[in-house]
Amino acid sequence: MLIVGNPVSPFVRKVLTLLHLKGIDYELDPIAPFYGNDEFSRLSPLRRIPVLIDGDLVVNDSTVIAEYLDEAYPEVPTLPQGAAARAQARWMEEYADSRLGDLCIWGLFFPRIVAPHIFKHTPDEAAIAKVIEDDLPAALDWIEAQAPDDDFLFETPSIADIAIACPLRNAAIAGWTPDPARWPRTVAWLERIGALPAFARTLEFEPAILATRRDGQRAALEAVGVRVAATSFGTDTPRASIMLR
Ligand SMILES: N[C@@H](CCC(=O)N[C@@H](CS)C(=O)NCC(=O)O)C(=O)O
Repeated sequence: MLIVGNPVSPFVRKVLTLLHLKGIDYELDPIAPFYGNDEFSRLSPLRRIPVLIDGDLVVNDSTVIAEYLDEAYPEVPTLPQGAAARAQARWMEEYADSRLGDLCIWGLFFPRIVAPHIFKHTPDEAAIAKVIEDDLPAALDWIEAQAPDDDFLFETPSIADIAIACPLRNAAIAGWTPDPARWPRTVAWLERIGALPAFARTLEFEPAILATRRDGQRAALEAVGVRVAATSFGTDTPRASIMLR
């Protein structure tokens, strides 16, 4: 099984954590979406990561991939049992991907980390300040009301817990972490998720991307035990992001 996508993406991190939880082996082509070649456009018509390739099967979108993994590899389930619990888990995942994704990725991580490095684009500090002062606190207030008292949202770690933690990890990389005085339950919950070996393993991949020049990243990932795909869907020249158009 091949996963196409840079492990610093929250959506890739979600899929890799699920693979680790389920004990499924994979190869990784760690490209940033902006560096995808023409074949990448064919596989991922929205030019987004992650993409899962399993034999002849190509699956886009982390949520669809997560459901595929749960159906194809049910031994370690990552959705809870029962229609009501599954609906709740899917809604938490959707909230994490869309609202937290908008704020943490497009509001913070992209302008602070990605755009200056890849596109030499200067961040709009006023827009970032609004995310930090207004939008993220409102979202975190809602998350705080959902956070479980102990352990996880359901009987075992699920897609919902993982999905919430992933974009907040990108916010942390971009310099914002939730204040434990205002959101104590959320912070404790995030710590429990972060301590899961399946999630912690993905953090080991970050220096290979964030502290390594692009031409050394594949080797740096191999050095921490990632099976890096022999061929890549990447090129050397980035295509402009939709966020800068
Ligand atoms: N709903 C998608 C979102 C994937 C996504 O937006 N990935 C980002 C990387 S964090 C991407 O590829 N962005 C490229 C772009 O939008 O141009 C999923 O869950 O996989």
